[in-house]
Amino acid sequence: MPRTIAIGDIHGCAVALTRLLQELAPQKSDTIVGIGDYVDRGLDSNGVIETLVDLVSVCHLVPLIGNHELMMFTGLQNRQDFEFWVQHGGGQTLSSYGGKTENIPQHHMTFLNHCLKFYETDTHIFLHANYVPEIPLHQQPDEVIFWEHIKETVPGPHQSGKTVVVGHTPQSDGLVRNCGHLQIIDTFCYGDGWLTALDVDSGKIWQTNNAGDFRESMLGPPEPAA
Ligand SMILES: [Mn+2]
Repeated sequence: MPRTIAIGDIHGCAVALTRLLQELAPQKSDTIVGIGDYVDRGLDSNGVIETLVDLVSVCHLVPLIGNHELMMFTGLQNRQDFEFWVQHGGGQTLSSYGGKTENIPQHHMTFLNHCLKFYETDTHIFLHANYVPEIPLHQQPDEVIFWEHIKETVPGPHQSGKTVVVGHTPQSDGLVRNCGHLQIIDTFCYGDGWLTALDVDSGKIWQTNNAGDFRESMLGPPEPAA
């Protein structure tokens, strides 16, 4: 059975990503959706991008854009945005390239340029941060889908009726937040948490961390509606 697996915010955590891919053992028929924020904060964004580039030939990889990829793009274009990016985790990304933007290989930029704003299947919508329930997927505002955190107040079900999978809002307890119609899979890997992969059909969860630990579980029951 082909699987559809979403991977949460990686943020330069190359060790955790490599371990996660070992456990997933992706096949040609599998779709792996990267929820965005591959770069910044963690130690090895360079290694993360290289690993993702290699994954393109292994399975059907669908990399989405996160706000950190956006900051990196604009940061590489002008001085003012460069400082903003460096202060928000871009400094670590630069260090992974030996401290020089010129060292970022063209194939890494090409990969980042091919990332998508969102992805959908018959049953699921994947995007980085958040959404407006009443607005069709193609009209969602950029400031919401790339930047807006999900706090106590959870958005209602999307009008499409599809389950939405997002990252961006770190779950410091290391657990996937399941709201039923919405699942949040950023489990705070760069901050001593876990990197999550979720099989959106079976509910199977694989998690790894920067110490190379691995654990697996199943998506829990949805939390009660507020
Ligand atoms: Mn983010």
